Amino acid sequence: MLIGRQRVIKSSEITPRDVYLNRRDLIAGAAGLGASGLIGGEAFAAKIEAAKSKFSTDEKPTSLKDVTSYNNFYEFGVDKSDPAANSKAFKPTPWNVKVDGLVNKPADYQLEDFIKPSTVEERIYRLRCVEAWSMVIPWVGIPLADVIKRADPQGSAKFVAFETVVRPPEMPGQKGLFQPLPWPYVEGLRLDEALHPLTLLATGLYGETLPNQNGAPLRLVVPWKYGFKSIKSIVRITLTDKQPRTTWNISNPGEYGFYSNVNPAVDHPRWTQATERRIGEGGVFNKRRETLPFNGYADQVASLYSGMDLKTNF
Ligand SMILES: Nc1nc2c(c(=O)[nH]1)N[C@H]1C(S)=C(S)[C@@H](COP(=O)(O)O)O[C@H]1N2
Ligand SMILES: [Mo]
Repeated sequence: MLIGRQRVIKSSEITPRDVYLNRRDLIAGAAGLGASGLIGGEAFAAKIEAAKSKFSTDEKPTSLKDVTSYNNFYEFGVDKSDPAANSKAFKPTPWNVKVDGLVNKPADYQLEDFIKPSTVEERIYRLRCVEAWSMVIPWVGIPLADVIKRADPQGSAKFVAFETVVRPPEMPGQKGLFQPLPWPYVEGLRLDEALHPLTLLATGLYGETLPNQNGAPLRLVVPWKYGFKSIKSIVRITLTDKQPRTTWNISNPGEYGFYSNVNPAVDHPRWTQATERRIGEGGVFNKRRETLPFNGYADQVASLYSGMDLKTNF
């Protein structure tokens, strides 16, 4: 339809790809005018050319603004707007990552050697937060399996533990009287979960390096688990034979388990997990969405848990 000189595109004609490309143009345009104000941090500069992935959802991505202004990153404060506001002084470069534990090739990497920009893929994933909201995010990254295989795990390795940086001078949530969590933030996966092709180590989103508030310069993305498994600003990856301790389980074991698979049939003690609110779909007329088992990735991952009682292993 044409109105005046402007072609009006029906919403049904807009594909996620169009939305995404428009966003990219928008970002590119804004970048010249100093988009660092929009995103915060110096890391915003680098554009990333990433191969497309067959693992991407074709759902419409959540706007860049929502993806970068509605965050959970308690190192920068507990409110959703805190990470964007308080992470501008955080320095994601240079960055070192240690890979150690039960591996034959332990290493201390500089980020550039750890993940070559030429090897990254774009993966559009749903992210379902334990607080019953969700987003769709075009990540850039590499399968975690690639870096684990590079380390050559020993036969006794059964789990992978992850650790976030501790940097009180740059992370206001890590200093002062009220500290909401014990630091470092730690997370863990079973080795088979870590090796699953969906499990991503992300270095960017929307075709740019990761904004600080989203976990610069390196964060985990496990799309079938609640968002808190996706640990940010990783400095250490350790292969172990014991189930790793995880921050939310340490802080409140009755509410947050080790597995944390998205499961509409197991409610959080204080709210339902049967439905979710998609960020950006505000307003009274927008119905909540039904939450899908394993966040919609059941076909790919349910077999990892065959024979397990997912009510007790929540
Ligand atoms: N280090 C660290 N990682 C973290 C968190 C955190 O507080 N600290 N919050 C988690 C939670 S609860 C969610 S929902 C996701 C949010 O990721 P996003 O802000 O990039 O959407 O990050 C996860 N990773
Ligand atoms: Mo979360």
